[in-house]
Amino acid sequence: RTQLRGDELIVVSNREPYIHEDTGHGTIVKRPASGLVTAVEPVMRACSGTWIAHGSGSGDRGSVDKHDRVLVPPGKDDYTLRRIWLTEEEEKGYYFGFANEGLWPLCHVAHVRPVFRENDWQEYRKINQRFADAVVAEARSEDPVVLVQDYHFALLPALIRKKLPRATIITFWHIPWPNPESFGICPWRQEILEGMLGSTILGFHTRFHCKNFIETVDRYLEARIEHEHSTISFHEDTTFVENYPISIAWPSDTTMATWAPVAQCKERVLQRLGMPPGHRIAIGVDRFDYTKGILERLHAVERLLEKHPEWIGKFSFVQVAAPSRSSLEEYRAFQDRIQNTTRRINERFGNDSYQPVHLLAEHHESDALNELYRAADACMVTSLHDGMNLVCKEFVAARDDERGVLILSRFAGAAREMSEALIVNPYHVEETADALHRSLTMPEAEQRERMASLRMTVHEFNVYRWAGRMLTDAGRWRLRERIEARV
Ligand code: GDG
Repeated sequence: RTQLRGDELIVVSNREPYIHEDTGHGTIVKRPASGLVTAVEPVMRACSGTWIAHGSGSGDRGSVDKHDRVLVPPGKDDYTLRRIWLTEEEEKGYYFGFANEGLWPLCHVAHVRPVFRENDWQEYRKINQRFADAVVAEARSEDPVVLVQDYHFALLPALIRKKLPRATIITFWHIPWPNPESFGICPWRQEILEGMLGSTILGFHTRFHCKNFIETVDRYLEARIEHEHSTISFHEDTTFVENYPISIAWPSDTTMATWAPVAQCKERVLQRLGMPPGHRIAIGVDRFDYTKGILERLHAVERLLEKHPEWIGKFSFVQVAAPSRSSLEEYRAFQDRIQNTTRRINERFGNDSYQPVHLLAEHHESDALNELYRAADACMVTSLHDGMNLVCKEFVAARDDERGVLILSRFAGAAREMSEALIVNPYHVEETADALHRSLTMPEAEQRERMASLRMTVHEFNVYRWAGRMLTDAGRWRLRERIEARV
């Protein structure tokens, strides 16, 4: 808040932070499963302003008008949520099509081939323009600070810049940026890069993603790059490219005081899943997405039971898989594969009273997730590629008892900060299975050491620092521009 001294703040993202659903008996408000929302929401609560997002929850047109512009969080009214409504066709082309079948697999090296359709691209351009118009319409000043979130809006920065040349535009790309060869297959690579370079500040999670982006611009655009300052000058604009590792809001003492003791969480979870006291569990929590390495994780669990039969009947793996992008064929095929593999492992190692894998393919309330984090002996984050990954940070934040072991993919951005986890290559089933065995047999003292150190990192490098660093950089930039304008 102090960084901006009363400047106007506008956030743009595809996903809305709250979903208002009209039932026959009134409106219910839900929170979506999204890393972006987890990270940005606490910042908006602290800073206030306007959040522009694609409205998803409300069914009929009548409720649309009612929920067009609402104050959130419900009852607290910290900031305004302004919804943009899309037709089914627009959502299909812009969101499911170009963003999720094109850019998502293009930027994640998960060996799923991106799909580029001309029609999707045209919808993507059109919707980016619509959001740019909304930013201009919402802006109360000619130099707002606009936070553009993610790969749904690569064209937005330049479009906003055209109408509001004095705006400070901070774009944060929540997913990885690949190397120039990989990115270069995109038929519209030049427009995308030019769109992004409308930003004042362009943020990625890691230094490595920044480097890939700068090299991509160097390869495909006539731009001036100053490596020393990490800036790119293109036409009239200069963009500062920097890494800002995202994180979570560390739970307050008051929040922690409401948590049930770990022993009780364990008891409840085991009871709910029909497991006897003392049963050991590892967990996974993800959107149901092929980049998260859920299949590889299941293979590792299977290998553990093969290699160490002493765990059969004593250990289970629990996977929360929140439904995501299920209208896409690739995602439905992936869900089927996971379901089949789960069934196969359960038939192979389970019996009437023992189920080695529990697949909970539904959305959970965040309290239920926290209880699961607290109940787990190990948490498996085995993404094939991940910008950052917040689940590993949430797990660590939940463990004030300093127990539990984190198994973390080296291909998640988080691995760069969280080296006290058991770091694995998720493609290496044997290595992951060994890490799982190690986590289940790790002495308490070692668990404590690793967890204490991880907790210090996540506590210190929390989401306020992520946002604070970006806003401080933006504030400095604005001052410089004001000074230069006087000269
Ligand atoms: C993108 C990048 C980056 C999951 N299931 C449920 C649920 N979740 C919550 C988790 C966590 C979030 O969703 C997932 O965050 P991730 O970071 O793991 O992943 P993405 O959604 O892919 O996020 C990622 C992130 O953006 C931020 O920049 O870290 O790399 O891919 O908070 O707890 N939440 C609820 N119910 C569920 O069933 N309530």
